[in-house]
Amino acid sequence: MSEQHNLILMGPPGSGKGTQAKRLVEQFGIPQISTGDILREAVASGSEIGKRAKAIMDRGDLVPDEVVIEIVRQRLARPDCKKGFVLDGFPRTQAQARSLDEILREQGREPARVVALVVADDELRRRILARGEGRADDNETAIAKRLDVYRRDTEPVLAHYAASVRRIDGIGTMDEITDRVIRALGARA
Ligand code: B4P
Repeated sequence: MSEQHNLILMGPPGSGKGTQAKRLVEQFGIPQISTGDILREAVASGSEIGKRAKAIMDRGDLVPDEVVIEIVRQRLARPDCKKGFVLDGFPRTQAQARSLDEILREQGREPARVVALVVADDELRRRILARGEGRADDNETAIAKRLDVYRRDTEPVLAHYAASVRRIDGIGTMDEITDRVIRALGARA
């Protein structure tokens, strides 16, 4: 099998996952899979999943594992993921990480390579409040909740990938960080 780019970008809310994922799309010619974007589209379309997810997302909590895992399972089965993918915002819990391992195994894929962006909380708050996209979860209360949920549920996922995760400094210009991410991935474009 030719080499796959099965990539995961981790990091707290506001760390630049979405920004860097878009750049990896250009670098490697693989699709970005952002569970946050997919869920926001579901909310906007008024689908059943969207109706379930809206209040949870607005307060900064995590959407139930089974909902998000099913979204990712179906998305990874699409033909454009054959050469790889960049997951941004998933996995966010240990159950999601275990399911992803299983999905990759079932689909006969190589294990994912993981990069974690490291950014301090005060900078995260500043970036999210500055982004001005009018997202319902970009207010002080929801941001505090999202950071708590990240520490409690998502940071432990880094231990799941302890053998392979590459932590990189997420402070700097967007170009500097892209260079660091690509170097951490071994620049196998
Ligand atoms: P997400 O959409 O993933 O939201 P996020 O964690 O806040 O990341 P985001 O992509 O917005 O931030 P980024 O770092 O790219 O999730 C939203 C909600 O969906 C969750 O709270 C949850 O409810 C639900 N959800 C999603 N996935 C889930 C899952 N797997 N399980 C359960 N629930 C799930 O960008 C931040 C800002 O920083 C941007 O404005 C950018 O312009 C700026 N920025 C980027 N790089 C910068 C740099 N170098 N310097 C300065 N600013 C920079």
